[in-house]
Amino acid sequence: MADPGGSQRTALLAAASLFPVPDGATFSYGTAGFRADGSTMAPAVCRAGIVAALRSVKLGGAAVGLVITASHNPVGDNGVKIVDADGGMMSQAWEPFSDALANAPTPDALLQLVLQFAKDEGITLGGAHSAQVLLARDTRPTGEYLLDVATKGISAIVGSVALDMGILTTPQLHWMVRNKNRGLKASEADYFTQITESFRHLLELTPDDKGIDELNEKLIVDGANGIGGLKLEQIKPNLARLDILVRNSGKEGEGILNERCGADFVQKEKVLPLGFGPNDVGVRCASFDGDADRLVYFHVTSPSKTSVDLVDGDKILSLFVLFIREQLDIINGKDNKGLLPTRFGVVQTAYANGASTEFLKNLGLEVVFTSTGVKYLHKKALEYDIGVYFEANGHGTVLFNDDFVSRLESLTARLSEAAGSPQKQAALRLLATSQLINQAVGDAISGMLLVEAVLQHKRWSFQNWCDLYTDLPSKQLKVKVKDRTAIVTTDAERKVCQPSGLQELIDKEVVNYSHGRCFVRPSGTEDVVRVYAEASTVEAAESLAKSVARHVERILGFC
Ligand code: NG1
Ligand code: ZN
Repeated sequence: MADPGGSQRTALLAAASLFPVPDGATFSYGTAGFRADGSTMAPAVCRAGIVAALRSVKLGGAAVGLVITASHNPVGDNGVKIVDADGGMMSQAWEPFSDALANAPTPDALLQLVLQFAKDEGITLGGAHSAQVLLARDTRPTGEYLLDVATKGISAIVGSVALDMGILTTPQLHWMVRNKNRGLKASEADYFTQITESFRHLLELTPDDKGIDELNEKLIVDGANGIGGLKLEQIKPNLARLDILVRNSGKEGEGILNERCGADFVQKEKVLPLGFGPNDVGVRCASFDGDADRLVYFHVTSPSKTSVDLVDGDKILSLFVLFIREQLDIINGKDNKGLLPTRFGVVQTAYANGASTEFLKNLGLEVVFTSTGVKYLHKKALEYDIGVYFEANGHGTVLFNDDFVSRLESLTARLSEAAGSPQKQAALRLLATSQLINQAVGDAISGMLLVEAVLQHKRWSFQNWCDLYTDLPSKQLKVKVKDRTAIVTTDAERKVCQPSGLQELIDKEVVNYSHGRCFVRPSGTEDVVRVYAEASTVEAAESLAKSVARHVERILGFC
């Protein structure tokens, strides 16, 4: 093993000794990094700092990100995830090492793991190569402490620099890392300028004959008492043609992070978040999650009810798809053989409502499925000129391939003589969209601005949007079992291949239900097996989910 020198060894041993892993604790880099009760997170966060710094060295000193957040989870939880140099999630190839490092039982075991991994990956330790890690955190009470712990982990790799970017939404940090490595402006002010300017530009491109009425300007946003509401308050004055009211804004004393509010709550419970009531009937409402990377919309249906009409990630995706498709049809004609033939793809997971998939397929679009977790969806969407992905829970974005954007730019330049031509307008709309929507990761603020711009473009009310299709009733259940990893799935998690016999039992249940669909998978973020069922009525979806949950309990052992 190459000797990195005494100071490097000492630094790693010292950092590991500061935050020992308690007996019995295990950390796993799940669907979205390490997560647990905030007070227990220090060892995993310190070690994630080491991984992030190593990743930066490996990538020739490119900026890597580390964000302290537990997203939509309760305020007492916290978490850490690493942002790769392209602004996306850390390469999956590094997850096993991250797991091993987080669980290394002693400082010496940690040192040996780092030395071996550095050797395997061809990483030269000892400070000969620089590394930089951009850090951010959300508003959780344990955030400041854990950010300091992460800094200690980063500093344990000699030659690395930790840059604290402050309290940010998760997508802001992803955006900064991506921009910095592309040599683009990357400050928070630059982020705000880019999204507010491109939003204004999109509104200017709204067809002239389409004004807007007062109701359409009004929007109430549930900020989940997290960071997204605070940031939105900051940019609100710069958003033309939108009258935004932020509730659960995250201001001191307003309420508890994610508690009975936020995108996860509204999407799962389908009831009003705290702070919303009868006076909001008929007004368009949106909900962010605690770190503002998820977005859903809703309507208060009646003064006497707490239930909501929900527009989830699937319907946000469908709205974006219709808008982009409209622009592409203007440029290319329906046969896609015009000025800019475009590979346009849509990516969903098994949790996408079946009615949305049918709607998209009926538009003649290519819809592909990946496993749950944005890292899988994002990777797939990158294969297209324009790739749109969303999870039903509201995490998603629209990716524009670099080469496609160059072709789009030269097309708009070529069309310059016909400045007002429909084709030029459509191309400019696509360009503005590529500037507005976050190219690194799902982003509630920029996603919301794109929704608002598209609704104004189409002159659509919330109801028009809701009526695109009717969601099939669905039910999700969690089953606690002895070992959830005993379930192995295939076909983008839609089929079980182990334990044997379980899939056959699911199939036998499903055939009893009209529009029945059901799948089970081990959660990547909780120690449970998730059961999802869909059918033509609420009662039928519940009954299907329950029957399958019973099979899971019986076969895997209830605990
Ligand atoms: P798991 O616990 O693996 O189902 C959940 C969400 C994912 C994703 C991650 C990360 C569902 C059913 N699953 O993953 O979509 O958002 O958390 O936060 O919503
Ligand atoms: Zn989140």
